[in-house]
Amino acid sequence: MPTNLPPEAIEAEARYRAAKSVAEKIASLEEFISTIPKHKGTDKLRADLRKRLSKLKTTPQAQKGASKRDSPFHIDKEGAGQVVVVGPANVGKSALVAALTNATPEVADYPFTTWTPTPGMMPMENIQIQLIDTPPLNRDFVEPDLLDLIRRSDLILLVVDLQTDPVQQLEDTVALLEEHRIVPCHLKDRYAEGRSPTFVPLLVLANKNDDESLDENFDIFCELLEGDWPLLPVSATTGRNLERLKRIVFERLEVIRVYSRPPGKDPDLSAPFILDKGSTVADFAGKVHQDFFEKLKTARVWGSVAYEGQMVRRDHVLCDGDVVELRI
Ligand SMILES: Nc1nc2c(ncn2[C@@H]2O[C@H](COP(=O)(O)OP(=O)(O)O)[C@@H](O)[C@H]2O)c(=O)[nH]1
Ligand SMILES: [Mg+2]
Repeated sequence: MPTNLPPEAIEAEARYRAAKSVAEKIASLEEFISTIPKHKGTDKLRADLRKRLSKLKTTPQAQKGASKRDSPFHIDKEGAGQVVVVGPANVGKSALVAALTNATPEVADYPFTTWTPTPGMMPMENIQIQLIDTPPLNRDFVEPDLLDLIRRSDLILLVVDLQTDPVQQLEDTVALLEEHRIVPCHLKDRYAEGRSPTFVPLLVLANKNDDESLDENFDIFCELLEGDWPLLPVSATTGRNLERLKRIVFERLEVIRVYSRPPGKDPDLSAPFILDKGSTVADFAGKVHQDFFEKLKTARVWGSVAYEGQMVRRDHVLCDGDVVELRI
């Protein structure tokens, strides 16, 4: 235990040691952790305490009182999709979320700076996509709530560090997820039907690909990997490929943007409705209003597949960018 802790941390620690119930222990330990100054000298202490806190939180006594909704890992979906940024420590997860969204997670060159998830919104053209920065995934302690968050997400961005053994990082992380029955969609064929795990779309980000001099690292990484992986080299520091990343994330979410056109008016092109790919005019009507869904007679569509203002039926399948006028 370092002796240079500030008085409030020493007091908080005393309260933690005196705590009797699990709830008291959790509250006082959280306070203790928050009073410890963040620097390299306290790194190990804070990591140890966080592990202890995570363990406390998973005890039956802690789970009984607290509802799932109170967990910092329970994050309501916002925008066009919920995307979790996961991977080992120090690969640049927080730096990427900071570069792509309005969130400001802490970025630092020592592990375990992030220990609760931080959501932020990433603008992509005229929509927003939710990105969530997460604590590192490692074998020492896997937070069950983190696994639930990953399982519920619409897309996993698995970040590896192109400059430090990315193959090992990728393999370890995917193995860990698979042990907890979370499997990248593109490996679906390996699983027999029946007792199937949760399949989640996954994209690997080879981060720290700062400039051309590192492209060779990326080529070697690709060669060493077994099988085909959806990969993108990026750099949180120099911004390399981040615009492409936004577009690819949007495409991997498999959603479309549809605009409503009130009869006789112009559509509001800044406020699309988000629908799953393959949605029909009837699905769109249901999103706009239940009344439309029930009373819809016909609709007119402007877009790339339908002609300008073409009359369509309820079961007409919509495309990204379509403008729809509903008629009841
Ligand atoms: N060269 C380089 N360093 C990066 C990049 N992204 C993050 N880093 C550095 O890597 C370290 C860890 O970053 P952080 O975002 O805290 O990693 P996390 O533990 O995965 O959240 C920090 O020192 C960052 O400045 C990048 O694209 N290029
Ligand atoms: Mg982090």
